[in-house]
Formats: sequence, C-alpha cells, structure tokens
Amino acid sequence: MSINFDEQNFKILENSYPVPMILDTDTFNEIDDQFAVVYAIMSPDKIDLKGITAEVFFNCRSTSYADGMEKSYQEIQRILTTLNLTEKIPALKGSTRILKNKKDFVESAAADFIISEAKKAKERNEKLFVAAIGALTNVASAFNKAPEIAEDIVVIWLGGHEIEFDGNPREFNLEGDVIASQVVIESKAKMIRIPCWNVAGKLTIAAEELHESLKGGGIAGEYLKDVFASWWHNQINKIIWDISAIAYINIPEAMETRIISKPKLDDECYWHHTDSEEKIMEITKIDRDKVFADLFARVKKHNNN
Ligand SMILES: [Ca+2]
Repeated sequence: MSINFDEQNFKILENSYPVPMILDTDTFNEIDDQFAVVYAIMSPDKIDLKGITAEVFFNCRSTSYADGMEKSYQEIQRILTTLNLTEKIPALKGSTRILKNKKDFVESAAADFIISEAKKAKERNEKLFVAAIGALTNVASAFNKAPEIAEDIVVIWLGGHEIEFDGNPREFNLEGDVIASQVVIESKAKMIRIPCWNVAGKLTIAAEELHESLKGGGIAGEYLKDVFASWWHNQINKIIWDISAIAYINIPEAMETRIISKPKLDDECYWHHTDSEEKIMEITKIDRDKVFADLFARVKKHNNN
C-alpha cells in the first residue's frame, strides 16, 4: 500500500497532494504539449513536478525520432527559460530511437531519471506519477532497464483511442512506438489511460475564447497565445489533447471513469478486451469546460509578469 494512491480504485488519496510527478512529453510535435507543460508548472498545490522528460516523435515537425526528441527538449527549455524556472525544474533528454523488441531499452537521461525518482518514491512509500503525453519509449526503456520500478509507478497515458473505436486505431502516441506501448501496458505499473478521439478529443478551443481567457495571464499567457497562433492548420477550433493528463491529477472529479480488465494491444494497434485479473482505469468522459477553467485560472493566478 502506498500512502498516496488507492490501487484498487485507482484514486489519488485526498491528503496526499501535491503528488510527485514526471511529465514525459513530445513537446514540439504540435502545440498541445506546451499547454500541458505550463499547466503542470502552474499546479504546485497538486503536482510536485520532479522533472520534464523529452520524448521521441517523428512527423512533419521533425526529421527523425532523435530530432523529434531534441526539438522537444529545446521546447521544454524554451518554456523553462521564459518562465525563469531552469534552475528549479530539471529537463532531461530522452530516447534517440524507438524500441526494437519487448526487452529492448534506449539509454537516456530521461529513463534514468524515471528510475531514480521511482526508487525515491518507493522509499517514501509513495507512487511516482508519470504523465505521459507522447509515445512511451522513455517509460518503457526505464521499465526494461530496471523492471523492479514498474510497480512503484502510476502511468497516466494519453494514447490510443477507445477500445470500442471502430475507425483506424493508429493513434499518434500509440503508433509512435507500438512496442513501447505494449511493454508499458503489460507491465506491473498501474495505468490510467485517456483515450484520444472521443474523450480527450472533446478539449477543443477557438482562438477567440483562448485570447479572452488568457487576458491577464502574464508571460505564460503570452507564450501560450504565441504557440497557438503558430499552429499551421490555422483551424477555428483546436484540440488541446494533452492537458487531459494534468487535469486528471488536478480535478479528477471532472472525469468519468471505468475500471476494466487490462486490455490487450496487438501489433496492428487494435485493442482487445480480456478477462484478466489485472485492471486498468480508463477515462470515458471529460468535462471540457471544467478543464479549461482550471487551466486558465491557474495561468492567471501564477501570473509573474
Ligand atoms: Ca503530446
């Protein structure tokens, strides 16, 4: 039994805030991670942010997995520099490739940091929370390098769609490293999974509302407005997927959940229900308005301009 997490009910215990957390993020892959990074930083009453680890990604904003990780690291540094926090919150470089097989691991400062923070949490009789808002390469590497740490970790992962989703299951974070996704799902870590399409996908916002809501948000508010404006799609509504993982810690009451047998993830990215004794929590619904209200209130409260 840990003193900060009820493993049966997947609940953070009431008196245990702020909980120790590492944010694992493919920060530069689009523009929602930056919101999640700022949101985590602005939640010191709920989150004891131990560090931010840079995750791989490979899309039109990178030339390789390694380049994606490097660009994510630079973006984390940009945020910490903007907020004058480089001395307070460590940023760590992650994997430079994805996993080759289920026993593989990639050496990185990020994986070693996850291992060492999990061991420290265990000494305190706590769980370490890892909010993972990208592929799971760093987390899986930590688990494969030091398998004993998995049971001391709660992974809050935004990855994959709903198990019952009948469209293409190749969601970006899951597909970013399918083997790593399988390693973490099959590990002894407790997982709270936030499906993307019909769950986190409800976190949409238009530029007008964003600008109005970030008035008085100081340097962080200006940074988020700039990031939003840089989005090349120039959509009217943008989904800010990644704030869901932080919101689960801050305001779990804004979410509906289910505890089910641990599903199986196959090599083609399809989920399958099982009758396993091991359980997983999945988020089934998110109160969009509550999440954005919490984010914007925090940015304004911590306005350091
Ligand atoms: Ca992300």
